[in-house]
Amino acid sequence: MGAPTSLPAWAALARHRETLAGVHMRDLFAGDGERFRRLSLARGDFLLDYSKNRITAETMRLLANLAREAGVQRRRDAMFAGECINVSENRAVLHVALRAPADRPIRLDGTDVMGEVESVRQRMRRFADMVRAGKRTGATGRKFADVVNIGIGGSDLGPAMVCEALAPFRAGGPNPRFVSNIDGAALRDVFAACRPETSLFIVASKTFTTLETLTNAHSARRWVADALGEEAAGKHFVALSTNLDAVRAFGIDPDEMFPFWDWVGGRYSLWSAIGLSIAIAVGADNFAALLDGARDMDDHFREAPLEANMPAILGMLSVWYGNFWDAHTHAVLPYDQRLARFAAFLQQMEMESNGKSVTEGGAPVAWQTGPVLFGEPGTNGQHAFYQLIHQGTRLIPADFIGAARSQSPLGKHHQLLAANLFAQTEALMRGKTAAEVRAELAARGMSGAALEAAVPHRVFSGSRPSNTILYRALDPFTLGRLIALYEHKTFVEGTIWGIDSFDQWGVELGKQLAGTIAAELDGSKPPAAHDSSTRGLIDRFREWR
Ligand code: G6Q
Repeated sequence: MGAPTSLPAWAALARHRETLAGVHMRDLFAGDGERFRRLSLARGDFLLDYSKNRITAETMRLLANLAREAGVQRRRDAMFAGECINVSENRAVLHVALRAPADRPIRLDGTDVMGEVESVRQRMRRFADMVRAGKRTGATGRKFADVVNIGIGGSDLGPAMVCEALAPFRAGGPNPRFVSNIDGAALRDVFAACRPETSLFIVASKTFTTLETLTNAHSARRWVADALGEEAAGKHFVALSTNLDAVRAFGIDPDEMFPFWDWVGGRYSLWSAIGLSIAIAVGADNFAALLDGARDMDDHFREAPLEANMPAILGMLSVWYGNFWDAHTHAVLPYDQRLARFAAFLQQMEMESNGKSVTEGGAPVAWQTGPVLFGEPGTNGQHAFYQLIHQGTRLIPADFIGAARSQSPLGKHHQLLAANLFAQTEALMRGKTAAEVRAELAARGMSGAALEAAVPHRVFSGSRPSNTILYRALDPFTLGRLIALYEHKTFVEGTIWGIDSFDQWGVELGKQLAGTIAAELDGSKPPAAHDSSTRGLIDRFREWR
């Protein structure tokens, strides 16, 4: 594909944007009582309301044209068909196969991958059932009380986020714990809270070469071996990987390795063996329901026309704000304590996938690509950074996410939580005019110069965009839908921008660089040539040790 900026729809959108420059969202709502009905869409008990955006029906028509001209449908079908769409790594992108039905063949180079996928799913199910039932135990025969996933990036964020999100479904299972950071403090906390004889360590690494994960895994193994003996340690470790040789070299029996494949990207891997900690924590049936929810969103993404396709709409709106309104950031605001890690998970999804500055073909891009994504659960964020979203100089499109029913009901808490969600999106959209502020202040008895001085600080421009995703309850199926929605949104954006959303060369750089300096820090290699800042920091670090 050529530059998206040279597509006819891009030029049409640029012209259309000018016509919306002075239009306030309040007026769009006032002028169309059916706006919510027209600009929202539901799939069962999962609703996307995108009416509180700086859009009209014409905007959506033009954005769908852009997506079509950029080849979103063609590339989507290529992904589902197992074509090599991750061009810079020369790989197919088939995380969708991990949640596909076993009897629907998905071919990669002519071979159906579903047999292998299903066989790993069955092994995961058996293993999870046995751990939960206390039939697969550690060396002393005691039931595992803690299951510690050691992994980082894509081998951590998804399972960690899901295990927290599905905490209400964990009854009867061991505690899931996650160690990712190479900072020894992370593992020390686990040692302090757990006992070697009742701990199962899952070493999750696609490559099984990642410094952080292997360092943590070796230290964990030492901890178990020191307490129970070298022989016993083997009963406390399993691996999730694509690299059988490295797993064997680490000392984990190949029979205790759950494989996956190079066509599963790290940040898209929670559906694979990487989800073992989830299956153990919430049970295999709930893990299966998570996959079913994702598959339901896959079906929607494949089948619905772009104009009525949730991932396509979210992706197109992101392009709209990033490329036509100069927005640089995007907020994700779940009104759900269980989704406390959702923004962190999406940060990787969005920023690792679409933080690119060359096209698939390697040419520099001359248009904005992935936004900076951030977020915190509501209502906490309201008391922190929402100020900037409401009254700052930057345009920050936001996604609000919430459930009609709480999984942890307590008095009126959930109603109050939801009231805040709806109030925030309304306030962002409506804003508060100077006249409204004046009337409010006057009603409180203010007048004259004091009143006038107070007005500018209390005015809200409004017309600030948000999407709302509302569902009945955060159960495994719904969470599956939600995650897949954002996976495909990321795909739609990346396709329009003409970039490879499935590589991560920026991550690889860090993996290379630290090795050299580590050898300098422990004195095993002579000082290398560095800039004066890096040199100064290394010297000071050594001096202060
Ligand atoms: C994800 C990235 C990256 C990766 C980690 C861990 O898409 O590739 O976050 O998941 O670097 O890699 P391993 O699983 O190979 O240890």
